[in-house]
Amino acid sequence: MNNLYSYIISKKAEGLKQLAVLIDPDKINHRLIELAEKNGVDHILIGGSIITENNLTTCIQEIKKRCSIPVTIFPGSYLQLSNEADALLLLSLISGRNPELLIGNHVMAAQSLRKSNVEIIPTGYILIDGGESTAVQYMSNTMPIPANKPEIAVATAIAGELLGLKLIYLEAGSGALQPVNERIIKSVRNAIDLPLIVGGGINNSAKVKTALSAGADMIVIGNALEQNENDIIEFAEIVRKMNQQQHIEK
Ligand code: 1GP
Repeated sequence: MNNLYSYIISKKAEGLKQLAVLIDPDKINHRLIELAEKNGVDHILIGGSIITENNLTTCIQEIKKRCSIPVTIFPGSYLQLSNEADALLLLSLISGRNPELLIGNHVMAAQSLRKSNVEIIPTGYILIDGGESTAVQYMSNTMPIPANKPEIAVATAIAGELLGLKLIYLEAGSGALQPVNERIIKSVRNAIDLPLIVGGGINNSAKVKTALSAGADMIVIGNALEQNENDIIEFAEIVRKMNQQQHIEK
């Protein structure tokens, strides 16, 4: 089964951008889910560095009652698994040197993942300094790549591609002061063929446009929509317009 990955690849092949909304299962917002559906959001990601309630399955069921958008687990740890999800990003934190997040958690989760019917998408997860320490840096006990060192981000992404990972996710951290900058996104985009996801600190239209124009195939937005779910209308409109433009140019 690789329905979701095929979708990601086929949109990328057509030069079309994708929008993902990240939902923290502790802060589920029904109106946001309904707005996401209405405005053509491609993916719902669910997960977080820390989840206080053990309610992942219930949350996914709640989301699925309200929309038909595929739900992908974006796990903060190997404990975040549910058969209700459509897919799971099997994150390997390749910018870090913490063996638990490179392979340890994966070994712990392997048997459950194999038995589940959830589509598993191996993802190279790359932390980029977003201007202040974020939950993901603290929880992962790893250093992010400095924001002014695109060459390190590029080499890391190439290594991920060579290792056979299927997606590269450039992450500034949830609520980052500065999202991943244009220079890093462009450099990584030019260096790899894999679909490129960018997230962390994208909280206004200008940042949405910058990340997509620089070469992100998919952007992930969490915090900004937790604060104001109506922003999804404007963000989705930007993606729609860029995709329409792409159709015209073809
Ligand atoms: C975090 O990339 C995601 O893992 C989204 O970040 O919450 O800052 O949008 P924000």
